[in-house]
Amino acid sequence: MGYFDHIPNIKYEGASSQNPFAFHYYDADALIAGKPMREQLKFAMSYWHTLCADGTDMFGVGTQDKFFGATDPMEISRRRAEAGFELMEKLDIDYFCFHDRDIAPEGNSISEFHKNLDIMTDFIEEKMHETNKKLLWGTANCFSRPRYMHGAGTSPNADSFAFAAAQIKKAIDITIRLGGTGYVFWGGREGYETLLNTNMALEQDNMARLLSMAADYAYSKGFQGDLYIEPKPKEPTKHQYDFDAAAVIGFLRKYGLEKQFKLNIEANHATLAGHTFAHELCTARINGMFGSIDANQGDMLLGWDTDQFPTNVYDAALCMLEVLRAGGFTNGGLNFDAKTRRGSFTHDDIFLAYIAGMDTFALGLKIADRIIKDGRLDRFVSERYSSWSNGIGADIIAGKVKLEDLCDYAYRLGEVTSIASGGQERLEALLQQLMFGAQ
Ligand code: XUL
Ligand code: CO
Repeated sequence: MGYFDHIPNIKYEGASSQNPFAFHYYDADALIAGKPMREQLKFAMSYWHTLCADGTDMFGVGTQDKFFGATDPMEISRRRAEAGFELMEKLDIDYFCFHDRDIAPEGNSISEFHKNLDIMTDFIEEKMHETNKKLLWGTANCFSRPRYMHGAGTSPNADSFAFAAAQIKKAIDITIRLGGTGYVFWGGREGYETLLNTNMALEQDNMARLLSMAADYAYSKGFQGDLYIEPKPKEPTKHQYDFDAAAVIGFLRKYGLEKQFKLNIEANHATLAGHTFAHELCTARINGMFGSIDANQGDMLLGWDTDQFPTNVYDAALCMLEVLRAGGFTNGGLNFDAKTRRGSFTHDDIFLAYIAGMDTFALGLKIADRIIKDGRLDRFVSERYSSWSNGIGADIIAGKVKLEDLCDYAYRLGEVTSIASGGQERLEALLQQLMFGAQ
């Protein structure tokens, strides 16, 4: 007896299938860009949204049953794990991601919490062996409890910092034990509301201290995966220190941590920062820090992190183009940091949401592969920058000219006459053609 007995194993049936409980574009073993789709996409289930979040919002109580028939906190955790592995099996999802408090009850003290975590780690480890599912990344929730109201690594209170360290140590231990290939630091409340009460310099130095201790600890315990920072602006604090990829990269470089961390880019966080998803991915990639992805989407009419399942194929295509350009995933993958809407309260809705998200990224991957194979986009861009391959452009790059040489050059030239159109509309039309093909 499972929790989702009425739901079949989800199979690829092709675009013309009218069965909603089937993949229409995601064909796990089909080769795209030299690898099976399952390896290119590396889908992961988010434990928190899928097994814990019940649709509670500021205006009302939960609408979704995430207790799976249990009342005792440990039993709820066990059933959540069983339901999670059943869901991954039915959806053919290979990976999952979790926060410490997603998998075990917090109890009355941090030591009780850690004992509960030990029990649940054993349980999850067994399920992983039974089902051959893998841990993409683990993390610690250092933002929900009142002790973190002013931040964790950036708290004015050193005890809060110490508790965060304790949680991170334990979450790293569990991640290593479960063979996780990644560990995520999302800033949570690492930011501030008003400078009137904030020592920003100390807070940022302390955040770097915590990250540095965590990296030293993970590597000393034999962690082989990647450590990721997940940028996000605005939410929950007004000024988040990890606002976007560029801010995080600047921060890591300031503290000499850039070799130890990569980025976990989330679509909805990108749009909250006023960037496209692809912009954030490209920023990570060109700085050698592309790591993993939280796949979801926001609502452009709302100003908060709605964490919707991704259905925007255009954005997914441009995302997968960045992933392919980065050489594909190594330790990272596509974690659906996404939840069904409060009104989509049934278990069926969760399955249908994952199917929609997986099909969206399957389409995105196929289109990205097509864009690269077609070559017209790349040729346009390389032609656009061709003035840097010879003449004065090549001299600038080679460091052969000084500012005054360029002044002489400009005098000689008289005017810039070789400038060309940016061709944006032409390229947008090309993209459309590549997406929809000949009709
Ligand atoms: C919050 C968020 C987190 C991180 C992990 O917006 O995205 O769930 O992914 O803590
Ligand atoms: Co996330």
